[in-house]
Amino acid sequence: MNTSTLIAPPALVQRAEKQDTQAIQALDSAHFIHPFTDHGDLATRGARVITHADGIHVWDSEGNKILDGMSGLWCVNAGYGRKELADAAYQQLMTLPFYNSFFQTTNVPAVQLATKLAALAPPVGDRSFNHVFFSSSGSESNDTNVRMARRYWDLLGQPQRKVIISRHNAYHGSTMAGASLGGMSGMHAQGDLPIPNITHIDQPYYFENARGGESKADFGLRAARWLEEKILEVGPEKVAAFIAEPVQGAGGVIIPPETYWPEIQRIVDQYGILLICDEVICAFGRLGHWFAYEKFGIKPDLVTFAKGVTSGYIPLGGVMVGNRVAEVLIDKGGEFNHGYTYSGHPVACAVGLANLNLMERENLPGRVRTETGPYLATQFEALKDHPLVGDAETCGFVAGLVLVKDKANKQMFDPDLAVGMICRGHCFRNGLIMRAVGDRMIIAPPLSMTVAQIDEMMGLIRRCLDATLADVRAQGLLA
Ligand code: PXG
Repeated sequence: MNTSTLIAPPALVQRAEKQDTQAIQALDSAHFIHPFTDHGDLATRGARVITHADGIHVWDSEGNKILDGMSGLWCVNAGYGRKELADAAYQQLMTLPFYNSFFQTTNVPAVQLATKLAALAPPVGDRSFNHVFFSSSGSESNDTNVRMARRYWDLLGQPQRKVIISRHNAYHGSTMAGASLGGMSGMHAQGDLPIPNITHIDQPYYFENARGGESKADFGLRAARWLEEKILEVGPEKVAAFIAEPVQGAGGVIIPPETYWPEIQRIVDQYGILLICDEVICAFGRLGHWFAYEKFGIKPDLVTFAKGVTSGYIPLGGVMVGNRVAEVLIDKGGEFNHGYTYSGHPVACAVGLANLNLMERENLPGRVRTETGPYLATQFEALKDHPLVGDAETCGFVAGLVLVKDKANKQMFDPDLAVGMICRGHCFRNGLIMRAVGDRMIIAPPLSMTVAQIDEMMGLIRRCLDATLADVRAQGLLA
């Protein structure tokens, strides 16, 4: 090992127009283990080095300007280059960079942010949210959910209620509990997962799972009733909670039919189980509301958040704890043996507060709900005329389209052809970040995006779809 590189890393220029990309890639490959990455493959290609960002664009070390259709990773809701978020971090770093909140201490930014979140979370029916638990990520927050849900039932004298029901193809993080709650088979296959007492039902993906001729409304009801079947199979007295993303993000932007969530609510109410909404992607304006449960009219007990709470400027996550759970935990609970060093981190909370204030001032959730979201919806609807697009849909500022071999028969490409990855390659080359989940192409742009910028993005999407079409035609892959 060359220890000199560890003691004195070479001075790499962060913001030059063009820099020594290969030197950065070589050090990256030598020392940095990336998440979810095949490093053999990465070493041969070299990582793309992102150097700086502004508004809705990022730049790489080759000087390419790229429109970030994914908000970093579903998180830069306010867009890049927001000086007031940097100022909030700097001021808090100089005032109190850290203090813990374990031993009967607290700090002002954490109190302020918890108060702000409680004010922003709309009450639903007899449920409201007055309490917040802080973590540093979505994964940790979902671990907290498992601990809280089981603790809740213990305190109510029903310790046999341990089982948490989730969904296949859900994403709830990468810790042991997060990956177990998630329904990604590739993650379960590595590491003896899921952990005990977590089980899964199918996702409400109409395009793939509906029966021939079945309406969206009927499919939504049928998919929701898979939860009831699972509760009865497990035994209602053993079920602690159901966890789900209002719209599945990492799974490929799976937007449930309108009938789905009301039926889920009926079922969790009927069997008295807790409902956990994982809003790590969906909250903070992403679907046009501060919290997505409001959009779907559902009444969760626990709401996971992360990402957009700070627009990704600094790590922060947490759980909104509804009154039903909070009253039991607080009134009957005594000490809850759970917490993280960085629960209520003052700098993260100060940035979170500044971010929510900014989003409120600029009315970003409202703009997505009434202006830019509906505009994006019409633009995606229009994509259905493209020969490769089998379906296209949006919900607020998440959107997905399916690349198909044969539109008339909804026939997909052979997954081994990785047509989604071909399309993603064209996107990168044309200055657009759009993700591929199998052959679903998905976007989740910054909420600060204007109508004119939506036009810019749609122009790029069409260009990339055309380039993909030309590719698959040339290879004789179309039906
Ligand atoms: N819940 C949901 C709904 C998420 O989307 C997490 C929990 C975990 O959050 P942390 O902060 O622990 O990563 C997420 C994260 C993708 C992708 O490929 C999505 C996420 C993370 C990484 C990749 O779309 N979402």
